[in-house]
Amino acid sequence: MTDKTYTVDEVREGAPSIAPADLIEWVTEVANLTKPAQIEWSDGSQEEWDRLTTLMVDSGMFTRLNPEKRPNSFLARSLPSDVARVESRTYICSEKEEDAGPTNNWADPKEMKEILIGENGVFRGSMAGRTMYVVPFSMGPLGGPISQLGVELTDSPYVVVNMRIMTRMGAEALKLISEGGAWVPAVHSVGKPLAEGEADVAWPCNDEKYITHFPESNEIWSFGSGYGGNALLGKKCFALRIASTMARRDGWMAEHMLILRLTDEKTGKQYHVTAAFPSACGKTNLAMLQPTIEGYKVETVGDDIAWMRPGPDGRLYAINPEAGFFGVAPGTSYETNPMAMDSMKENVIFTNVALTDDGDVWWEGIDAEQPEHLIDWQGNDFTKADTEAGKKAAHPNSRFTAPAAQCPIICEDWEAPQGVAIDAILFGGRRASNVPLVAEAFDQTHGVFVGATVASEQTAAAEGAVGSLRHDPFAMLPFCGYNMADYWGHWLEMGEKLGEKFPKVFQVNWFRKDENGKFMWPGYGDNSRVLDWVVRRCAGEVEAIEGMTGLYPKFEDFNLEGLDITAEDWAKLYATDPEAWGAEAEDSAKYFEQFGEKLPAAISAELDKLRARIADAK
Ligand code: SAT
Ligand code: MN
Repeated sequence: MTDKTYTVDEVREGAPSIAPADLIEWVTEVANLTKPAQIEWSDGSQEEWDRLTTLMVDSGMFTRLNPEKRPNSFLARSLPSDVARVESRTYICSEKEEDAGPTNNWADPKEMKEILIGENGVFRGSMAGRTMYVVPFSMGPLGGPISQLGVELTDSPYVVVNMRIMTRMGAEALKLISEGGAWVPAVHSVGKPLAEGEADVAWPCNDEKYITHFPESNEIWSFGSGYGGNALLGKKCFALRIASTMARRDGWMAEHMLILRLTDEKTGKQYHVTAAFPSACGKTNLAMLQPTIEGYKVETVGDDIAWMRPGPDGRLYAINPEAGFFGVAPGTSYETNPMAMDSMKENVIFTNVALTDDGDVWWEGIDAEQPEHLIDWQGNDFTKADTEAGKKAAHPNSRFTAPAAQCPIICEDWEAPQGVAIDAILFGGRRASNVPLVAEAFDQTHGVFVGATVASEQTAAAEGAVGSLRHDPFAMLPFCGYNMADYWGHWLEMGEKLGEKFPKVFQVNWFRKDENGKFMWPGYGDNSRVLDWVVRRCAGEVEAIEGMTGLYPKFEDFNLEGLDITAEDWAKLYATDPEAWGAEAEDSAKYFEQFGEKLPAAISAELDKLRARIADAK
């Protein structure tokens, strides 16, 4: 390891002239901790993209895809041990343990700082032999009233080019910082220092991983992983975990939600809907939905995160803090999501998908006939015999990183700094049983209860057994930066504050299966039928039936035209078995127990109301 010590003057000399003193000092400090061979300030330019992508092609980290098929696009393959978020290594380091709450891994901030940057801290010398990139970025449109600034220091060029797609990154963000904008410091290291002359590996990372957040000082320190939300610190670490704590302090909301615009083409009226689903449950598909029913147009504002703030008119306004999509590749096709497919024609980074012999990409569910020969996500030959043996050519959590602006149905004003006024909020998950297709919450408080009781079958987006049912309140379980019960309290407070102007809340489930294990609802574009009912409820155009778990559509009001769904099928989609729901309610009660006295009284009261409705139905 080099013993080089950086001086503030030296760092300043290599920095853009507008870089403010506090930023220079912090960069110097982190450089003296992590000992990079050099420091490079990211400007977000095309020249920088070209240089870094070429550098990664040369180092073996990137494969350049066939420029005729996929211009300016690249494939990266990670190590098998670094393919998803690592929730067991993700920490909230608040002063008090109860402020992190029972659903987060808590660590004492002083103890964690010792592990990270103490005498034997993992960050000590962790960037040796590498370049430390200084990446200023804005989450949300540059200078917007809901937007926030950050600076990520990273030793991964993969992170830099992904951040260029996912955030407003570089010179413009630095300018706002130089003008005095507050910024969140975020340090990332793959944790694989290089000795003098040592050759790099294609995907550097460390077996030991720490994804840590310090909500009281707004800091992020991430060590050991180069993948997705572990490494692109603007995304889950900042835009959800840190931002959720900022939002609570300042009266706004940072949510794991897509944002879409639905236009009623007859009247021209626009509705805006946000929807929270756990990772890999189809948020990107819903955000880019192609309606199968006449009279509606869907446009995309965002596919993963929404920041919402009350506007001057007392309504809730949302922005997409991101500038790109980090979408799940497998299952994405011209059939399931043509708009996502069209978003990734060029300027895309693919991670852990399969490579075709003609230099393009392939994954399970892409529709295109499986080629005779592929290179799988681990770089091995892959044939149909492998598929028959149950292997996958693309990792189930393989991803595409694509600029949002390339989406053909991105809203013309998706970057409007003030955001769009939200009419409805949907909560959903993967539920094979019990949960009906769509139910409106009785009122705001019940809506918070519905969000708090979301459970979903586990997907490949995080480590763990795929398919098992887990509670994922508000789809925020891995992303809430503070005590989940306080978070529900914050939602209740926002509801009270906005009153009648708070968006209507709905629970949805596209994944219900019949007794033969077959999906009962076609999903995808046909989810426009659910949106149709949702906005007609918002407009006060249709009545609803009081059901056990919420307000249900009347069969005759729901647009099923062209679908082979009978009244009998519909009844099955809406079957709410009091026994099963009794078990569900008691399971929620048990889940709530862990929050002790922090559980808002209004949530317990809602649980009692549900129990009473179940008893009535028995
Ligand atoms: O890896 S990410 O956290 O960015 C993607 C996801 O799980 O939603
Ligand atoms: Mn997500």
